[in-house]
Amino acid sequence: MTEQTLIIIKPDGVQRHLSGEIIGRLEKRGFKLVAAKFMQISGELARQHYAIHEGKPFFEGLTQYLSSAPSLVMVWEAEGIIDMVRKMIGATLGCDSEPGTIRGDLSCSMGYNLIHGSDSMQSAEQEIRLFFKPDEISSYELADAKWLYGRNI
Ligand code: DAT
Ligand code: MG
Repeated sequence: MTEQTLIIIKPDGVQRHLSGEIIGRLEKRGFKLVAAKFMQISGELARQHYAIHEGKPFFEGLTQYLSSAPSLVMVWEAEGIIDMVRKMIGATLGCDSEPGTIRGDLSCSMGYNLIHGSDSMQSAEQEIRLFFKPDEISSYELADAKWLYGRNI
């Protein structure tokens, strides 16, 4: 089933010049970019985005980190993309994540872990709505779709 997921290259990813590396991994997997916004996320928007973690000991630091400098906020689309991206991202803490994953290859911190990816269809829908109006999301066909999916084999 075609899904959309919210991906945020967080402030450490932008500051460490890793936006291109991360976008490159998503592009090479064949995913479709359908929306993008370069913005400094406000403290209030960061709290809404991470509302599920409110009350946890890391909540204040987490929302301060996300709002501390510009992020690149995007929507990517593909069949089954939500789980595929979660696997590409790796474990939550950079220091725990496996080599081969974005966090495992590029980060080593407890809290600064470069990237956010939605973890379910429901959270993807909520998160996308928080950052994008419907008319900011493009609908188009990728020219190489038949080579990506190879349905006839
Ligand atoms: P993920 O980003 O893998 O979806 P999450 O949604 O459970 O992880 O948590 C959101 C962010 O909060 C995560 O990217 C980093 C931070 N975080 C989570 N657990 C933490 C912990 N035990 N200590 C410090 N930061 C934590
Ligand atoms: Mg999460």
